[in-house]
Amino acid sequence: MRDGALGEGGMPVSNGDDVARRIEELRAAIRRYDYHYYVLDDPLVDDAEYDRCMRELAELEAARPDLIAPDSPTQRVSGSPSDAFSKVIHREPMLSLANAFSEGEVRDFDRRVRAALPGEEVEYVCELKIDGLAVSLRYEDGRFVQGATRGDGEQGEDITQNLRTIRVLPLGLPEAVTVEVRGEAYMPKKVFLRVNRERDEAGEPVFANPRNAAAGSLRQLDPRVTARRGLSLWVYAAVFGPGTGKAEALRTHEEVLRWLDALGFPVNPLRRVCRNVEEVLAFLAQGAEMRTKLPYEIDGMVVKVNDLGQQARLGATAKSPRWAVAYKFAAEQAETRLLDIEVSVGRTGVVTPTAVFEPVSLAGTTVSRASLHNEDLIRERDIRIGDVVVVEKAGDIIPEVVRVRTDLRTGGERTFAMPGHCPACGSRLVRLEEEVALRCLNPECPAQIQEGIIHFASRDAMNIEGLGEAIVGQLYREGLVHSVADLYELRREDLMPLERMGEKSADNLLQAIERSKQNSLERLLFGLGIRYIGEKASRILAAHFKTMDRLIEASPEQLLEVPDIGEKMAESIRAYFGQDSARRLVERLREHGVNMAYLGSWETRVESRLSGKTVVLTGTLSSMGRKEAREWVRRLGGNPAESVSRRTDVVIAGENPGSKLEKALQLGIEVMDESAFLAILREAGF
Ligand code: 1X8
Repeated sequence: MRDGALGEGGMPVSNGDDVARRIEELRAAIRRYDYHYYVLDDPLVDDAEYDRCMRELAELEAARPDLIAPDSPTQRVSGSPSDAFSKVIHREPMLSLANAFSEGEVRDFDRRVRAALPGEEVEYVCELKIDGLAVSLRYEDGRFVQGATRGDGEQGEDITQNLRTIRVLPLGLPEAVTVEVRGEAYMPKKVFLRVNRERDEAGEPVFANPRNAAAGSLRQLDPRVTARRGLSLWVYAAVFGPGTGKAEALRTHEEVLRWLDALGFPVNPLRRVCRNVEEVLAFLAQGAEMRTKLPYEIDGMVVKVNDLGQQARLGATAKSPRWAVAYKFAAEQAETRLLDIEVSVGRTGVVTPTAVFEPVSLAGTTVSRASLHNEDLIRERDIRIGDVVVVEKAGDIIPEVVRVRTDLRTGGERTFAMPGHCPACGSRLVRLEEEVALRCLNPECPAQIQEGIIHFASRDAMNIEGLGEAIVGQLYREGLVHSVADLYELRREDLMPLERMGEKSADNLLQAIERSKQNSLERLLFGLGIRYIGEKASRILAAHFKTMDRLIEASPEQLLEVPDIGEKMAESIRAYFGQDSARRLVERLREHGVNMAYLGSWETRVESRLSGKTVVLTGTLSSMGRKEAREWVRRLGGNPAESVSRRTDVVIAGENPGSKLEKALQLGIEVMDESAFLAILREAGF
């Protein structure tokens, strides 16, 4: 080390090294910003300032690689893909919890606990049971050094590099403690829906539920993939080594949680210390109420004895601690008869089996279909047509066939096999390497073409209202529309003979098609349905290249220069526009007057009362969707934000506004209703 000596703890330091000092300053600032942004949901600085700090830090570290430390915020996504995970032996086994499925079983737990602690008062802490993946996080002298899955409880897998990508996970602690922290890594519901939408777009099989998605993401061999999956974390326990003094200083589980919270870990605030089982049961009932409103899935609640001394005296069985119990919510389940398994072909040619069953009421809605995802799943669960099946809605997301009542089989059930040929066009289906999905590769497949047109017209693409599945099917069958360009040649006379098409709806549809010509480039780009080019990539590409022609002409190098555009995307764009048919389609659209330029929805901002203000939307607006409202806030010079904090300037409240409005009122933040917002838009000339 040229200009430094090893300081305390082996850290390189150098006297009067301004760069080293600045690097430390930046790291401390970024850690604080991350904590406020990701954990407290209450940002300290705006994105621009945050990016500036990150850039400065990355530049300094590039100039001084000797100063790069594994706990630097620049090192979240580091390490290269590996071919396997190594094993980690847990210092203390990661036990599972005993389950309680009813109030009565929670009372039994309480009785057992008190019987084992005669004459003592017993307090409990109730927490949410997160439906994710249990992980163990090892910190040495305040640095995150190793993270592992639970595995079989004794031995897990080393997923350190993947866990580092979770933004709420602190890489460094403000105290030089050595501790093993345990928690649950999970995928928020919103992220789950996004990831599945993207996978669907890319023709990859979707995840059945957020837990599978989280597990799949953490078992990625390439941490860059995990980083994009947007996982999060709640921690709920700490295991101290001997001689740390902590085991003596902290007396209760609640104190442990507060200590973890103070160190910057994400600790779920939705918990309660209860003085007796009645209070426990009351809180469990509240949890069941909260369940569908939370942004992540929970499958129950955990009840723990608060006093750590009492916990130690209660001890554990071979499988689970005696001082805790998991109260499992009854999954919303129903039994129904499986009538058929339909096979459908998506826009990208992926063939998916769908269960069609007798309609049943489940978690407040009537369901009659559920995706079976792929053939492997049907075989694993041994699902046969005619079976009585158990259908479940995990949390409140998507119905799933979880089980078959094999005991009710009559012998008349039929096993199902995926067809060898496309149900829409008859071409041979193929299973591409490393994919579970079967695909139809015929670009002229009527199902793919219709799905492609439906996608083109969909709300997030060209937003052609009134052009749904049924109309597209009719237009295709009548030979009127075979390509999205044909939409722009439709006449009133073509539409009138269609089923359920009156004069008014025909005119409305023609108007909507006409209006779509004015869309900004990103909508058209997304609407084309290029593999791997979702909504976000389309926006980035449109804003960067400004016109369709420049994008079509872009070299691979120019594409890769664009932030967030990776190799797979760049290749896919080149391959798409390399096809004559794609270029011809673009030309036809252009001839019909479809706009091919970026209309700068982000750059053309105007001055308004909202300029420079942080604006949060809550509830539903009657005149526009959420995305559109955010977009207008941007154009009015405001900064749309998701959550209400002291930094919020204005809250726009629509129908059924909920807790954000309450918080805004508590904090004395200006609240405006939809009509006031529309008035600002009008004043600004929109
Ligand atoms: C598992 C879980 C626990 C908690 C939350 N979610 C879980 N999935 C908690 O304690 N709040 S504890 C636990 C276990 O010990 N196996």
